[in-house]
Amino acid sequence: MTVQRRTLLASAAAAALAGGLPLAAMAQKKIVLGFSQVGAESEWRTANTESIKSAAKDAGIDLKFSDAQQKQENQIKAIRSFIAQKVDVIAFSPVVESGWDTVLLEAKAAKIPVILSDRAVDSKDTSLYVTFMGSDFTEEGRKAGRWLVEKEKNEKGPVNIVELQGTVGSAPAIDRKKGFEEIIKSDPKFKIIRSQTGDFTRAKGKEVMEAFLKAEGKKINVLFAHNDDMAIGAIQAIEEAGLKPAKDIIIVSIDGVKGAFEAMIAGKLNVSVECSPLLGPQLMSAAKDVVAGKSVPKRIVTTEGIFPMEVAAKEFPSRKY
Ligand code: GZL
Repeated sequence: MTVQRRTLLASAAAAALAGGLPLAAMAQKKIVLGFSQVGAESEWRTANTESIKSAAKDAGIDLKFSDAQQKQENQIKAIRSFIAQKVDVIAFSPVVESGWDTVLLEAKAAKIPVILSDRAVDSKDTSLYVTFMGSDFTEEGRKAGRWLVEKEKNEKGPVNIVELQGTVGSAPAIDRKKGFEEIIKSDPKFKIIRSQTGDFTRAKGKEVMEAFLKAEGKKINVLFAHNDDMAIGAIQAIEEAGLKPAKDIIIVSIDGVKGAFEAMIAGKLNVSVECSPLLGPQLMSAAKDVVAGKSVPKRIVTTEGIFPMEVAAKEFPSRKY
């Protein structure tokens, strides 16, 4: 808890007692949480924002929300503004892994605890944040790789893969690539023949897939997309090239958003590895614990599954994002 908050509570308590207000009422002063969101680049991000806003409302937390439009400088500006406003807790989803130590040291100097939500930072000084809650992206990449190895087990090869990477320098892009390659390197028939960022968006995913198809054409056997939005954009490019997505080109993706389920039900996407955006309730609970001075685990991992097209229609009605 910040010094300001303690002083404020002490003077409010004194005023409350003088005015006869029960102390408990004063202790209920609303927690103020400053949240800097990456942007609104994907279905996943929209669902994540919705989860955070609704969970803050349910938790009675005063949420100051800022959308950085996928720019690190906007996130740094927002964090500085939260410090100036003397919020009780700061949380953010870092658009890229690096370049956060300076502003996180400023938050530490102001005695404002920081929670990492969704994505990690590469700071060596782990005292700069209280906890990191989010998926294990490397495992998501491994799950995608294991599904493909199983799918292609009777193929003698080569199995030529094109890869749509997420935002350059972001934890999910770095770790999903690492996990996927760790698995496919077990068999030299798998070759990543092209790899480029689509920045997690449908538009860029389509644009880059068009370039892959122009360069490699029918040599492409598999598309590995770091998120469903880029896969959905690529599906449009594949169809416009006169090819059948999920048949002429196997498509492996990550997130498990509604658009992916719709594509799988339409027979245009082979599998989506789940990456849950529904971090809001966990974030609010951690914020309350931090303000109350309770200990919070340094790492909170979200547990997730994998959805091949064969189960999409059955699972779709119960999907929450
Ligand atoms: C993953 C999240 C990624 C999603 C993308 O936790 O950071 O960012 O996979 C989103 O859809 O844009």
